Amino acid sequence: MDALYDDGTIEAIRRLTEDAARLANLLVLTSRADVDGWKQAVDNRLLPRLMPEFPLTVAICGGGSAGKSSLFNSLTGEAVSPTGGRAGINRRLLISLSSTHRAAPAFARALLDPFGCPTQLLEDQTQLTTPGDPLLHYSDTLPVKLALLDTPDFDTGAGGSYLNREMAEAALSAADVLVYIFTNANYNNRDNTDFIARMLTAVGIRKCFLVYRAYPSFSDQEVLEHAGTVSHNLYGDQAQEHVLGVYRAGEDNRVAAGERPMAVTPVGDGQAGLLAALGQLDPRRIKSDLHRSIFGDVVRKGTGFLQQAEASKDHLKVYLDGLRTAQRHSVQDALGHLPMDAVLRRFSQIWRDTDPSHIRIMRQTGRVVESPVRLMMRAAAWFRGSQPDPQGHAGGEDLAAVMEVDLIRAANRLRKAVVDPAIVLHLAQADPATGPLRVAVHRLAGSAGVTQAPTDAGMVTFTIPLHAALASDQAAIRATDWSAEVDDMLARQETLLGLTRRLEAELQRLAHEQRARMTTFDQIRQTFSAMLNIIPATAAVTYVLHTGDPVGATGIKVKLAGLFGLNDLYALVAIPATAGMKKADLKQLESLLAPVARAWLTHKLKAIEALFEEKITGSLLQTGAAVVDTAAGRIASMTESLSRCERALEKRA
Ligand SMILES: Nc1nc2c(ncn2[C@@H]2O[C@H](COP(=O)(O)OP(=O)(O)OP(=O)(O)O)[C@@H](O)[C@H]2O)c(=O)[nH]1
Ligand SMILES: [Mg+2]
Repeated sequence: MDALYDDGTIEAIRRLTEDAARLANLLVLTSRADVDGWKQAVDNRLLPRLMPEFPLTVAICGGGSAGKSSLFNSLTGEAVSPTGGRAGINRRLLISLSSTHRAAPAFARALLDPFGCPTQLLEDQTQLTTPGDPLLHYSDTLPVKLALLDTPDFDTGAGGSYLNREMAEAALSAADVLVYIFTNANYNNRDNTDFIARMLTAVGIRKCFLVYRAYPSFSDQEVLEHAGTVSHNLYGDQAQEHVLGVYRAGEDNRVAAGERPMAVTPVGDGQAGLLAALGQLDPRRIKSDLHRSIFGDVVRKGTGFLQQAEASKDHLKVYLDGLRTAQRHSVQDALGHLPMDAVLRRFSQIWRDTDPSHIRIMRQTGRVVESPVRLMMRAAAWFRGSQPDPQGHAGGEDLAAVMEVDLIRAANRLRKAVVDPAIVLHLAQADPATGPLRVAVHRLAGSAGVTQAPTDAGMVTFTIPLHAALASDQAAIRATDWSAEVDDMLARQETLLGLTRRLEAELQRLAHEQRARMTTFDQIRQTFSAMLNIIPATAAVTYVLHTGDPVGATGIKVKLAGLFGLNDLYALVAIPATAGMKKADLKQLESLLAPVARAWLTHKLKAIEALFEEKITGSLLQTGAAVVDTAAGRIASMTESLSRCERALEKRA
């Protein structure tokens, strides 16, 4: 059996459309309506047709007054369709199904689905002579596996416009097999055969039966000759393969008088009667070409939707990445004036408090202050006397005010990024911390409104529009009372940025560890105590936060690993070159102070990051991460379903 009809394939199709519809909703794709339409078409059109019980759809077609309805009535065993009179009497489609299908309305629904109308039963012949939706009829004699269609003609009308052609076309493209009936008057009419040929090859090549309403005087040989002309006009050289049988209907006046049904007899030896031949067809075999082309179309569309979903998910990821970068910048800004000297002073205090008693006595006599420290003291004096603090570090009350300004400015900037239609980032092109983001933006640039523009001095400006999946969260953020949030942040600033109990414990632990590491000789010299007193007074309180290794700067380099889930962040606790410290002294100082500065900065960066997430970015980051996660799962599932479908398409029965 054709792999199209495997349970696994059918399940894959079902999952494919389900995943696509969920993804379209989740990612708020602009193609949402298309995806829904596609899913509906697959559910109504393709899936029922892949069921083993789905009947073969056979459409009787031909020119006006060719005898379509007479043939239809003869095959269904009832005079249900109107016949006779002027050509073009049937104005709508009639579908006959075996009455055993009455109990399974899904098939009738699927048969009517291509016409976009509900199931409506034929009540009275005259309904068919007025234009309208297709009508359904249940027949007691029709084989279970057949659905028979009586179609309107496609050639009545005048001046090149055909009355029923649209309806006829819809009916014929929904059929699996055609029965083409023609007369001696029109068998060689190229207009008619061209139209049918187009229909037969519109979606895959469909096979057909030919019924010739020929004069009784015609020999079978003549009938076959004329039928051969029709076959060739329909299929060209492939006629042999696609014409399933040739039949003749005698011109019997009793048929015209409505006294007996049209009699259809096979032409050629050993051929079954038309109804028997139709009943013997293996619907799945016959349909597989047609289904293969519908199936291929479904897979093609599914692939397109998958690509859209992937691009949309990438956009969302880039937006979230951009948002985290904007947040990181704001956190750094918020800590522009951290009172690092306060923490160093506190550490130095702890250090002295834990000095062994003999050292304390020595310190009072001034004997422990040795050369590197004296150098530093000179530097400190120089610094205080000659230079304003290059980073604008202030002390005491002023500092508190400056820190407040820092925090508000940084928070405002981040909120603006969050409520704006797009995040705009100015990044250094060489910054390793934003490398992955730059690569991702570069890949997406041009789609979803994402742009990148190089600016001067090795900088690049990224614009990343909000992703639609975050629109409602953004609206909620916009609706919050921002000034109340700012007040709340300011109220918490002191506890956040001051010496918290946790940090105090951390400093105690660091002092203890440092002491345990010191050699006896170091302990005697105890130059550290003195150094610690000097550092805050020098430019050591000046620090810069930096992503990427701040090479070349003199001072204590502090690596803040793993913050923000991005590349390393560094702090440089700068010491002026004029301090005249020897490399060895600087190294010694670094080993003591780097952990202290690291503890402090990490602690504060995390506190501010948590505050900004709580007040500004949290809902977007959370929703976004959940959407990316769910979307990734659905995308993986779609990819799997698609490859299963593609394999089924490649495999022939
Ligand atoms: N003498 C004779 N007349 C027939 C035969 N089959 C059909 N007719 C007549 O041909 C005319 C057209 O037949 P229909 O069955 O209505 O043809 P149709 O193709 O359905 O026509 P439209 O629906 O109008 O396109 C009617 O008057 C029929 O009685 C036949 O075998 N012998
Ligand atoms: Mg008719």
